[in-house]
Amino acid sequence: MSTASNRSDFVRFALEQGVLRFGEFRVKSGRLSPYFFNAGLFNTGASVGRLAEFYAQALVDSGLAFDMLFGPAYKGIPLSTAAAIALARHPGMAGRDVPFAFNRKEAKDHGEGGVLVGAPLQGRVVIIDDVITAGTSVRESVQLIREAGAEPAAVLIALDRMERAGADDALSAHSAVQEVQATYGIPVVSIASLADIMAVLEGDAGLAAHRPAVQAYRERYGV
Ligand code: OMP
Repeated sequence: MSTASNRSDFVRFALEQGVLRFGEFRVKSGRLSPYFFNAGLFNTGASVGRLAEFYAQALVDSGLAFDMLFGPAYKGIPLSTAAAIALARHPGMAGRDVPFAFNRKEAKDHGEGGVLVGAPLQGRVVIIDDVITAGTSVRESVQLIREAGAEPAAVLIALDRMERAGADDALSAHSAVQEVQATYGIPVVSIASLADIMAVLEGDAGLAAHRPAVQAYRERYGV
């Protein structure tokens, strides 16, 4: 688990970068969400570098043992690359140089061929992604890692929306993150969660206007 200050600093950073916004957003599940986290807007060298430091910190703080990173295409490609750079520089890694790999969406039939790029998939692999909503990309990554004879060790994400899975009239008792943990038997480590967004909203008078909608959404869909 990421430390409390790492988590609230990350929420503030995402707000500053316009990555975390309040309003009305139709999300993948069809729900109308009062907030949206668009990791694609970490789109400068400095901001993606800072994001990577947050990922590295959350992973080091988790205390999990791992051998390499895997970033599912497309968004996982820059995320795994940048996080590997930040990990190599992190004092907690004591100079360990962590390998990383990612996949192509379409297999190449010439040159080196295949769908995997980067270090060979082996050992305990951490899957890195931005947000888990339905867990679709996690399923594909777990499959690729297992097929290569490696072991999925954890999923590292930026934001846990802490939302129950399922349709409105048949909500699951568990969140998509909890379902991923139960289905694959691997922990999900997040830099921050909806609870951390709420804590920042509660501590900031300038953001007070957004509290009721986020609170109501959490009561309806939250775990
Ligand atoms: P899964 O791979 O099915 O878990 O879906 C993750 C997707 O949720 C992301 O790739 C986005 O398209 C989307 N998303 C966000 O990126 N941020 C949010 O705050 C909410 C969503 C969403 O649609 O639920």
